[in-house]
Amino acid sequence: MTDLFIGGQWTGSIDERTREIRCPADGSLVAVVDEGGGKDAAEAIAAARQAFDQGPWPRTPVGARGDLLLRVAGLVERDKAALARAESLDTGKRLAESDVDIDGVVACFRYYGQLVRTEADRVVDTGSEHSVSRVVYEPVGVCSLITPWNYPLLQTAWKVAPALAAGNTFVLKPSELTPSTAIALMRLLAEAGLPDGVANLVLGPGAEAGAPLTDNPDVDMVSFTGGLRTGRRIMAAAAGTVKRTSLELGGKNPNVVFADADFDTAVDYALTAVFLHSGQVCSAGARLLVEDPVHDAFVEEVVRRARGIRLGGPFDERAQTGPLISAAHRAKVEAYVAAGLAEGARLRCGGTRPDDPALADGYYFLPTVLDRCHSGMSVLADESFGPVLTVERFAGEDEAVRLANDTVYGLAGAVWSGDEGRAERVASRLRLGTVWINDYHPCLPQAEWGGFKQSGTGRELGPSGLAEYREAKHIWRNTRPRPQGWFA
Ligand code: TXE
Repeated sequence: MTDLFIGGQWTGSIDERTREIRCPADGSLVAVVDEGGGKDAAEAIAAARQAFDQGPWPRTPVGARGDLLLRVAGLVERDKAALARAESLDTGKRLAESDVDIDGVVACFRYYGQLVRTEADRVVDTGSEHSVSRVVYEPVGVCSLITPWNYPLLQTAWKVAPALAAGNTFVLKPSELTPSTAIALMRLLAEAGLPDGVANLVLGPGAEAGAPLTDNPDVDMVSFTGGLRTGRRIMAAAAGTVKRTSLELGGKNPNVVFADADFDTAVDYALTAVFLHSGQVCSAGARLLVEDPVHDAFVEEVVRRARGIRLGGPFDERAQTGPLISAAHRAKVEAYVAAGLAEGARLRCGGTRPDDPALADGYYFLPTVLDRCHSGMSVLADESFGPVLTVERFAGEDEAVRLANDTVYGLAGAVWSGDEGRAERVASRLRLGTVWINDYHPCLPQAEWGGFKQSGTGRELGPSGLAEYREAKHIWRNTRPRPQGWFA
């Protein structure tokens, strides 16, 4: 078995362990892959370190780095069908959603391939004719890129493309549950001509293969997308050697509906906001806040339509959403709902597994709506990361803003209103990295993505997404050096 990619070589894990990858939709075997651990991670870091310190990539001109990224974009596009299928088998998500994800991967490589060639050194006015000064941008070094299972290749692209554009080398560790497209990406990077050792892949669980990537002194930066608890652990591990950290840790995202919003459209989007990919989306609109005058009718309609959502596997064309990623994750969602009910929330629909025998082998959970939710409840504090919508009632702008911001998270959210002034006012008061007005979910490689508050540090995508992977260096040159005489 040769699923780890280290120093340009495909290799097995040192301890010869393997893991079965099973499709969450029906438990069928997708692949058996190597499972790495600390020793493999150490080898991968050493390879990335050597490629950074001695290899050509960090010193390759930005034009050539950009060209390589554009070639990768073309190769991903060529292999789109196979990549989308692999993504759906690992995650259980609908093929149509994986298609959109792979388009996003192509767009990301293309964006950074083009952006990096437009980036130039910055000349600084020194105020003196005897000196010249400029700021140049250099790669940070060896980056550990740790990704989750909900958008495996897309989240990988958001890290790999800017890391490479900036001239870094890296070790990628995808989620142990969804490694297939990361393996495929390594092949495409090699095919595109990336020098050996620049891109390295380690597979395995977080505690064994991931943790060593976060405290090793040879690693300069950790970019992580995943849960808040793991993010805190990674930040602490990185503190020992003061690594740069870039963290995206999910959200508890408010979807705020005012009474003057277009009712049908807002209902339609409230459903996609939370039930897309069964809620396993960091920006899922899991908290619905509805203004008093329309609250009851709005929730009634959301519930009616949530009851009609069809569940199914990735290749079932009638399915509208799929399973949860694992039995353990479904158990977590079930416990979350039980806690909400114990705290006084009212179950309006769902709350259980489907009784359709055709779905019995997958980790399905019915779209669930809990209303009568209020501050202090665990369901408003914790991410369920499942198909669970909580509903809160508000009166007026001030209360909407107060409730929406009443969370440790700050990733994304939406405002629905027919009054543009109100929508803009509320958007400006929300402590969120992304605010949609009369929309939900669009995301572009050109626009920054990331969180306020405990949703993370730093930004992915956009020019800031590239800046994360670069060090700024100020070079000052005295063009007429003479003794200063200060201590004469
Ligand atoms: O995530 P983890 P899990 C949230 C969501 C979910 C919860 C837990 O609420 O229910 O997190 O999910 C690696 N050092 N999100 O347990 O642990 C791990 O192997 C280094 C939000 O699946 O954060 C995987 O590659 N790495 C989210 C990655 O971290 C470690 C997406 C993510 O796993 C590690 C997913 C360690 N000590 C879950 N421990 C989002 N922001 O979109 C684990 N890992």
